Parts: sequence; structure tokens; C-alpha cells
Amino acid sequence: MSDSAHATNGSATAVESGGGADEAGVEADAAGATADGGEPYTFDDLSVVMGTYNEEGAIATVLEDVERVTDGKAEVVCVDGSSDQTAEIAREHGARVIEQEPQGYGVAVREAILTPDRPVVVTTDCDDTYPMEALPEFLAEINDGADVVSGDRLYHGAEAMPAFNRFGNHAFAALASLLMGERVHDTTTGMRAYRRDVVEEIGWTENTGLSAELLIRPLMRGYDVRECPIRYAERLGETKLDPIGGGAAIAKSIVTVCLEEQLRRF
Ligand SMILES: Nc1nc2c(ncn2[C@@H]2O[C@H](COP(=O)(O)OP(=O)(O)OP(=O)(O)O)[C@@H](O)[C@H]2O)c(=O)[nH]1
Ligand SMILES: [Mg+2]
Repeated sequence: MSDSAHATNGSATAVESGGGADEAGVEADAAGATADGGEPYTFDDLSVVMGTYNEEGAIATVLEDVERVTDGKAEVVCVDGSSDQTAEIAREHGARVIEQEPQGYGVAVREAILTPDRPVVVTTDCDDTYPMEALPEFLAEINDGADVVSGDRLYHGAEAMPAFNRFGNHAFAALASLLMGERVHDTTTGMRAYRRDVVEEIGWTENTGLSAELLIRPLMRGYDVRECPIRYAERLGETKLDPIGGGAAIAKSIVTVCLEEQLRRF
């Protein structure tokens, strides 16, 4: 993990991350001095949250990865709409499970990010695509002063992603960059870290497009938002996203949210 995060707003340029973090160095990396001089956050301050919808083939792997990388310290919250064994497996692995009728990605993830009391919230998908090994680096960026750390899957090429989705994600990033006047590289990633204050201070409106909204609104309100390259793996289990309908909904969300935020500035 030698990648450096690249800041996407304000005066900061390239920010050297706490790269080189491995499991043994987890607490040490996360324990660097914070930008505001306060006590640095550790994994005891971290909640990893996710929407889960019939992910029984992936959930054990994802939760075991969180447990291993954070030494069992991170809290896990699953907002679950499954009809399979996902919720049972999640509880067996110590996760807090909130049951909810399946109503789409954003409805589940909004509930998931607003549930924890801990000061740092990390979102992920429950499909084994996102590297929990990046958690130390994300926490180090928060301790360095970031408000939002956004995992950029496209930096390394995202070859495990279906070509249509990859093309769409590049297009979404180009569209959002144009409308924001600020270059971003991956607007639809599911893996990000947030200071809880940011999550609570902003009103979230989107469903399928929530992932883009979670990047755009903080960025356009001047929060310290940094993109951090991450590896992206092939999905375990069936996708829950309809590429055409979902893609159109995401594009609509990007346009709506960017315009709302531009208007809010005046
Ligand atoms: N509770 C709940 N979770 C959902 C719902 N829709 C999606 N999810 C979860 O949200 C996450 C994102 O869904 P994915 O199917 O991975 O969507 P994606 O990442 O855009 O598509 P892939 O490329 O297939 O991974 C997964 O963990 C899903 O299980 C829903 O309606 N309710
Ligand atoms: Mg996914």
C-alpha cells in the first residue's frame, strides 16, 4: 500500500498517506498526531457499516476481514433486507444487524451511516470487492485531518469490474467533475471513511445515487475530501444493481445534487 491519497479540494495537494500499514502496524499508523492536535482515533473509534441484501456467500469473508484487520475492535453495523442466511451469519460474526425491507442501496446505507455512535464511520459493500486492508490507511487520513476519505477504484484500473460499469464510473466521475469544477476520479465507490459529524450535518436525499451524493455534497461544502486509491476485487454473489436503470438513476442524482449544491452557494 504505497499509494498516496490525492486531495480533491481546497489548498492541499498530494497528501502522503500512512502507507505501508499492515496488520501489525495498524494502531501505530492510526495513532499519528491528528491535524487538530486532539487524540488520534483508533479502531475503537471506528464503525464499519454496510447494506446487506442476500449476501450469504460473501458476508463471512467481509466480516472476518474487518475483524482481522482491526483486531476485533471496529464495530460492524449491517442494515439487512435479506431473505437468505445473511443476517444470521452477520450476527454470528458479532455484527449489529438492523432489519429493513429492501428499498434500495441508499435507503439501507443512509440508515447504516446514521446508526453508529462512534466518531469515524466507514462504508463498504458486503460483496468482498473492497479491501478491508485499506482501513488503517483510511483512519490515518482521518487522523491527518480528512473529513471524508474516498476509495478510488479506478486508479489501479479496476479490471475486476465489468467493462460497462467501468466505463459508466469513468463517465460519472467526468460528469461530476465538470459540474463541480473540481476533479474527482471515482464518484460511485462504496468504500469511504467519514467523520460522523459530516454524515450528521448534511441531509441525504438520494437512493441509488447516494454513493455519489456522499462525495459531492461534502466536497462542495468545503470539507476536506481526499481520494485514496484502492484495489477492487471481483464480486462474490449476485449484483443488486441494474446497470442501465441504476446507471440512469446515478447520473440523475449527480446532476441534481451538483445543481442543488451550486445553488446553495448563492
Ligand atoms: N439492505 C439492503 N442492502 C442493499 C440493497 N440494495 C443493495 N444493497 C447492498 O448494498 C451493497 C451494494 O450493492 P451491490 O450489488 O454491490 O451494487 P454495486 O456495487 O453497484 O454492484 P456490483 O458491481 O455488483 O458490486 C451490497 O452490499 C448490497 O447487498 C437493499 O435494497 N437493501
Ligand atoms: Mg458492490
